[in-house]
Amino acid sequence: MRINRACQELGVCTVAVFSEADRDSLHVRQADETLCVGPGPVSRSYLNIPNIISAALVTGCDAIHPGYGFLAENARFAQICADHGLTFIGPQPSVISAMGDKATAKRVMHEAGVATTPGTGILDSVDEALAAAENVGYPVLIKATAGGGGKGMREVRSADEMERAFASARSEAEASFKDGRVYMEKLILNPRHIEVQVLGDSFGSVVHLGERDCSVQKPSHQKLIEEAPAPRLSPAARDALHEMAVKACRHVGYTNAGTLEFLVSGDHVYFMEMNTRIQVEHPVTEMIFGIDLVKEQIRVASGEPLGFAQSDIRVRGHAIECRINAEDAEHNFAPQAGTLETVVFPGGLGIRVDTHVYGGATIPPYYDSMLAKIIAFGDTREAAISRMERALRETTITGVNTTIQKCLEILATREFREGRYDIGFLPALLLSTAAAH
Ligand code: MV4
Repeated sequence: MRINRACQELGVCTVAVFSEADRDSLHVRQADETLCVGPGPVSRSYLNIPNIISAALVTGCDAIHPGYGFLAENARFAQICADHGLTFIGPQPSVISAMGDKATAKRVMHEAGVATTPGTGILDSVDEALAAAENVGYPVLIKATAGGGGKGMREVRSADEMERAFASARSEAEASFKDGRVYMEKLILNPRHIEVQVLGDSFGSVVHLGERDCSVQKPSHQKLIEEAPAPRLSPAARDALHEMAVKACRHVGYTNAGTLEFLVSGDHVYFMEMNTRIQVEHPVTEMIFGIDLVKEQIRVASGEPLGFAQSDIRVRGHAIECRINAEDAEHNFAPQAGTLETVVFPGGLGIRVDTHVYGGATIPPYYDSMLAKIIAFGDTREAAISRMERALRETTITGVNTTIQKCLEILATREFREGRYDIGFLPALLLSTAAAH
């Protein structure tokens, strides 16, 4: 969908791949050519590398855009594309694999002069962890180097919790990633999750496209509402984030689109992870910069220079994104498969809807539960919030439960309206509303 649109505007033909469960999706209808790559389960279709590569080769593709998930951060896939003469629309395989290993990413960022959380490299034993924690200072976090997203992560408040936490972080990491290696960080209390969008070309130019606040996350670490710029960020912290993001990209010779995730606590900023793909929430950045990030990805992947320098671009206004998922927000956001009945999306000035569904569409059980993203733009944050509330009320989706009401509930809170929220905000809100029932 998103990629078809960018390609159509660039005059580039598209081939959409789809699974047997996805043949009626909008991304398939919009493409110039389409090809089935296997049955519904992702391991047999969207993650099946030979099938994806074969589809590209038989249709004569020049390049593959990997999207947001699936193979987008798979260095082996990026290398296999190159080996078959296909341009992978993303950074170099070596950078994908360096950033995919969180302990390596942290070391590389530290070398680049980026502020990182106090902590360690890979820990080989509980004794090593206990000694390190004395230096770092409790509370600490044990994190899986193959992780991200919170898997294999354990809080440790004192030495007597270490043995258990270390063992369970390790075994969860081993089970999830077949890589049980873990490292340690000081636990940052009540941080905000703020990330910086970057773009690099193959001529060494790097620009940042400001930051997004992605602190409104479910207990499962999935984002629900994002906004740009981040509210209540001091000019000093904002400048530091932008500067570090560009410095980091120059250091690794980054090409294509990427995001550096930071934890922000007061005026302190700490690098957390780098995502080497275009992210779901990129539209809020596009809205405030007026730049099509997917078009820029395709341009730089085809060997063109970035069409602008840092001094050519600036922020205008404010944008908010609400994720409309087929989920039961009152029951731990349980995914809802089924058939959509009525589907009415909002419109009007300053509203953008990116979706793959329509009335009558079936939602298969195999994939992410996101149905649509609604993005509201306004001259001010207040205007964007009002516009989002209007757009959410204008939206009707029946047949499955959705996150629409929960988004409205969040937008109505004092914390959100004042821009005073951190990563604990949504989990706390969910507990307080559950207790009220
Ligand atoms: C942290 C942290 C506090 N201190 N690291 C969560 C998933 C993974 N991406 C890293 N995560 C965190 N790392 C230190 N040193 C808190 C979290 C965290 C979090 C981060 C961003 C957004 C939501 C979060 C929810 C819980 C924990």
